Amino acid sequence: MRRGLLSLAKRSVTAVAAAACFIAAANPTGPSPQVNQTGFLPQAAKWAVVHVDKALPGDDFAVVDVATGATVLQATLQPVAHWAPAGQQIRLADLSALQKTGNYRIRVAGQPDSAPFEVGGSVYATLSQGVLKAYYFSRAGMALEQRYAGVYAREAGHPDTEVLVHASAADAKRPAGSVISSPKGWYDAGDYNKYIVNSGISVSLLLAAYEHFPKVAGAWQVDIPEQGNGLPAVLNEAAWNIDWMLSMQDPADGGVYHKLTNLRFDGFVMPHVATKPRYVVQKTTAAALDFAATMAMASRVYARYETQRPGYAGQLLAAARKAFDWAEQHPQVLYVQPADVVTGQYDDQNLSDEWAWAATELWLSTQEARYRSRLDLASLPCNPPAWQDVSGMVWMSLAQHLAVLPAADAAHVRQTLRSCTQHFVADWQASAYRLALPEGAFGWGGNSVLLGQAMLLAAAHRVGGERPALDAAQSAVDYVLGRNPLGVTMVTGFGARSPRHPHHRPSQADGVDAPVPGFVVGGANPKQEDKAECPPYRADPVALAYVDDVCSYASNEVAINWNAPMVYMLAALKALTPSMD
Ligand SMILES: [Ca+2]
Ligand SMILES: [Ca+2]
Repeated sequence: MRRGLLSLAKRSVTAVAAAACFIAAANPTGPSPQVNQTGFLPQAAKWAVVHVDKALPGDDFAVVDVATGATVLQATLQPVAHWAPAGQQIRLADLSALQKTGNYRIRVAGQPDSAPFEVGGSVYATLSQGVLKAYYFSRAGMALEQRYAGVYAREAGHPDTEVLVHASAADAKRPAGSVISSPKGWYDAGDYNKYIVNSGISVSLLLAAYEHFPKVAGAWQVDIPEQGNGLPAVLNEAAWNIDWMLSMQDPADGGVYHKLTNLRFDGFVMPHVATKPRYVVQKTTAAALDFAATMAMASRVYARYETQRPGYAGQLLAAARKAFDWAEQHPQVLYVQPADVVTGQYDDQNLSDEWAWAATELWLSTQEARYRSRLDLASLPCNPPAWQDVSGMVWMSLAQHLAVLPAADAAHVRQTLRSCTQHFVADWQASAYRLALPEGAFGWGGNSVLLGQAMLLAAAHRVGGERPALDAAQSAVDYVLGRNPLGVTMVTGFGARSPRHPHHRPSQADGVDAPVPGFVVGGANPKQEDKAECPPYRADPVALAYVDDVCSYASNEVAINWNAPMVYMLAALKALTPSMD
């Protein structure tokens, strides 16, 4: 996320971790067979991958019950194929016929048994709550108590009640050096700063998980301090960050500061030890629009809880309108990193998608023509949602609200989601690995790109009903959860093998052996922007360009915008996969 902007502090830890991780770096290929190590809903498509660089003694695979050792499924592997991203000969195992609840391993003669996985109707419940709990572990300005955080309890960091207005954000009412209060929110990633652009898409995806799949996401139980207040856990967690975002809006003019940050990155220390001065930096159009979209969506969602949070939905909608008005008066204020600030930029030169997203959410929440008139659906692309390209957020939201759209708009949404995902479905069907690879799948945060693709496929499935779109989405999730050539569940603390040394300050500094759980890491990235900071690790084949080392912000960092699509997809799979009950 912060290309080329490594702090000196980051460098200091690298040497310590280097020796221990060199062996893993030299030979990162995971054991075969590889499978989603969490598992599958009973009626999901289920695939596993078997490496066959050495010829197998047979052509069959079996699925065996972990407890009894009984074989519950035996079938023939698919023909040998080459999967170029890993440079491997593979054979697929289709175990979709296995629908009986249980815990299983895949057995192939001549290879060790696979990691265990579960089949069951609640298979994603624990993981869903875990990836949501990661946001609690990321809270700024709050001590994490032992009763909620267990061994990851820590003191409060970054109260942000006395934040300085940076010169880039100064005006007559708030000159440089003015002090404002901007508490709460989530730490963005491996670092301790807070960025509106990335917060917007992250918290919006949590809200979308609830708005689109309320029965699933609304039922998630997470041990957090607000539990029992009448709101679902996902909305309590989202509100912690929404409240921070609200404080980033200048009440005088409605503009929104781009970020709240130190001038330089903190060292690899616990949050409460990091006490450098914090600043709000430059109001931008991107921040105003992402803020407006998020608050407009939030106003719809929290309106259901007017009794528990009286006035909140109205406050959110008023904030959204005011930010949109500011953007209309300042339509092209791009972020320019001040000379004395070196933290993440989240700078974006193309705001057409941000305009569309803000207009869409305000229109859906108000039905006012002034917002619809700012929305040109015909020219809007349909890309996997990302912080710098939120076009996909528009199509996902419109897909949710088809019933209130004019007929022509509804038809356009259906057609666009179909056409923008059909190449993913075709690639998935043709792939030796049963995996469509969107642009950027092997780049910074590639796991989130795959999950973003899955979200569009889920939206296409919702409006079109075609089963292959859902199965292709499942495959993308499977990849992140262990059906990958590294054989690693790319979520800390989940699965038989998962990252131990993420680029995440509390995980490195807390004195606890295991990393803080529930964080999706970036994934294989042959660009290796961290090359100077890391021990050598392979860049080729691209799907193996990963190292489980704290140095590796290019392949092993965590980020709130990488967890969010996993939260969304776990709700989507549970809600959309057919079920007997
Ligand atoms: Ca953009
Ligand atoms: Ca640790």
